[in-house]
Amino acid sequence: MSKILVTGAAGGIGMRMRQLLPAIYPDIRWSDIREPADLRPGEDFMQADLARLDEVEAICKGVDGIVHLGGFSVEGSWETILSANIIGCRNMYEAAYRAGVKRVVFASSNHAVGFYPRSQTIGVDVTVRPDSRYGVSKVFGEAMGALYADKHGLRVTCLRIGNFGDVPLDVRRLSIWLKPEDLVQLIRIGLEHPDIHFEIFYGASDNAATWWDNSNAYKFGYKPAGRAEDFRAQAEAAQAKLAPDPVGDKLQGGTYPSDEYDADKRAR
Ligand code: 15L
Repeated sequence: MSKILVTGAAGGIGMRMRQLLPAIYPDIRWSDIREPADLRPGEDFMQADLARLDEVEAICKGVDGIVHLGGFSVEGSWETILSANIIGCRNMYEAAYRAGVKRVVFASSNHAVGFYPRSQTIGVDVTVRPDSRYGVSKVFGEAMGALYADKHGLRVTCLRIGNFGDVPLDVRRLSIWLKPEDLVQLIRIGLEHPDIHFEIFYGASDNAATWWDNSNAYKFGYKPAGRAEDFRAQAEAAQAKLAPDPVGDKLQGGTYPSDEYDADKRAR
C-alpha cells in the first residue's frame, strides 16, 4: 500500500491512529469534517463532508487503501445517522470504486450485534442484531462492503470494534476491549493480507471474558497483545459506581440496547 486515506481523523480512534500509523504507512492522507486541533505541519489533511459525494471523491483521488473511521460514532438521531453513516458510507464505497481504490477497512461496531445476550458466544456469521440506529448503520456499512467486494472486486475488511482505549472502562468492556496497537494489527491485515476478499473480524484484544469467537481474525494471523484481565480490579471498581441497568446488563451492547427500550411495555 503506498497511499492510504484515513477518514475520521479528528475522532477518538483517528487521533490515536495519527500517532501509530505513520510509522507503518509513511504516506497517509487524513480527512474529517473538521480539522484536528493538533494538525502538524506537513500532515496531508483534506477536509470533507462524507455526505457530499464530490468531496469524498476528492479525498479518494490517488489512494490505494482506505481506513474508514469517519461518521457518527455513537447513537444519534435518525437524520444524523442517515447523513453521516448511511449516505456517508455509501459515498465512501462509491468514491473508492470510482477512484480505483483497492482495499477498504471499515470501522464497524459491536453494536451491529448488540442485542445478543452476554451468555452467548457469537461468531462473525450470526444474523445481525443491531441495538440502535447507529448499529443499523454499521450493518449497512458491512452490507455495502460485501456488495462492493462481490460485485466490483474491492477488498473489504469490516472490524466490529468493541471498545477502543488504553484500558477496559468497566465490566462490560472486559469482554470487548481493544488495545490501540491491536487495532493497528487488524488494520494491517485488512490493508495487506493477500487473501482478503470480504471479511469480518471482531475488533477485540485477547480478552478472557470475551463473548466473541474471533477465529476468523486469528486465521489471518491476528495476535492480539492486550489482555483485559490485567485490568479486572480497576474495571470492577469503576463498575461498582454505575447504576444497574436491568436490560443492558444482560445484553452485549450494554446501554445501546437499553436506551429507548420499551419492548416490555407493548401489548403483544
Ligand atoms: C462504539 O461503537 C462506540 O463508537 C464507542 O463510543 C463505544 O460506545 C463502544 O461502541 C462500546 O460499545 O463501548
